[in-house]
Amino acid sequence: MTPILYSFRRCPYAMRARLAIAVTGVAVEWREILLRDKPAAFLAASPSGTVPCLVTDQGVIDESLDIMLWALRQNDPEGWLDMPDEGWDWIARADGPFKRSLDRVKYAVRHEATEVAAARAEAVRFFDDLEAQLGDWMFARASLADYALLPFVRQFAHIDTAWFAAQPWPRVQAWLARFETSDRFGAIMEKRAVWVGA
Ligand SMILES: N[C@@H](CCC(=O)N[C@@H](CS)C(=O)NCC(=O)O)C(=O)O
Repeated sequence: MTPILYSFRRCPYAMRARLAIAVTGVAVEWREILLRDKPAAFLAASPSGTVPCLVTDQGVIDESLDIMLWALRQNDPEGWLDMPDEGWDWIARADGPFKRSLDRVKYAVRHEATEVAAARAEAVRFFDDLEAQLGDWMFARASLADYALLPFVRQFAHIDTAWFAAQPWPRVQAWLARFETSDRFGAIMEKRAVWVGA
């Protein structure tokens, strides 16, 4: 059976799963769903009810990072897994503290002003460090870390594009701009009809 990928176009977790699947060329059946109207087949398959969710003969993979690794372990033409160990620390920081800050800044109205200010300060530290880390990529060449982080960096930048553009992070801005204008990103953001069930 061809593995099934349940996805939602604008979800950054789903984006990174689709990016890894795209680079590896591993075949999946892409089922685009709506989070406000989750199909029964998705809810039956997904333990967490979140996207992305990959259904294979061997079982269900419910975490985007695990879906990336599943694809890359089958085929890794650009050597994304050939990443220094620090890459894992970056991914953990992005998925943990940075993602929490991102949600607080993005949904600021739901939080106390002091909490939002602390979250923004945390995000600024993250971007200052990322700026120091980056050349063209985070390491000598493109790796899992770049593609695991970029959809979230993009989401943060889009909260307030003018503010983001005014920050002293030229490498982060260039890295993000290259990603957003890449054919690879274009391909994974192509609009798909919503899957309505078999
Ligand atoms: N840890 C999960 C998180 C996935 C996640 O939180 N996805 C969000 C969308 S961006 C979701 O599906 N939320 C469920 C909902 O909105 O009902 C992963 O890495 O795949």
